[in-house]
Amino acid sequence: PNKDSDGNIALQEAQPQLKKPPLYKVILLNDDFTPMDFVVEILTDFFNMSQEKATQVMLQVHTQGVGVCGTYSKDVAETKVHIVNNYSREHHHPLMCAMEEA
Ligand code: TYC
Repeated sequence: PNKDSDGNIALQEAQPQLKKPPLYKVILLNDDFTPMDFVVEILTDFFNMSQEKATQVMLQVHTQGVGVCGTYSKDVAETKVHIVNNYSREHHHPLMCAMEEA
């Protein structure tokens, strides 16, 4: 058995695998100007939702102020946020996409 400098038996081996990396929720924020159809298009095109699911999530954001588009690794979440925000700006809509730790 492993013993430390005081001769105590080590109770635990070093963890071979470190903690799982955190996941991030990609979220949409409501605003008063972005057309509902545009938000639905974002959700179908960039988050692979059906028309029905996208409409449901869009209405959730519209009525509750925020909604979840999906949960991803940090890299994927960051990329999706940038793609959505750039696409919205290109179309002159103020739609805001963000991420938070799940
Ligand atoms: N509130 C917007 C409207 O009435 C629709 C909307 C929904 C905007 C979701 C942003 O993330 C959003 N046209």
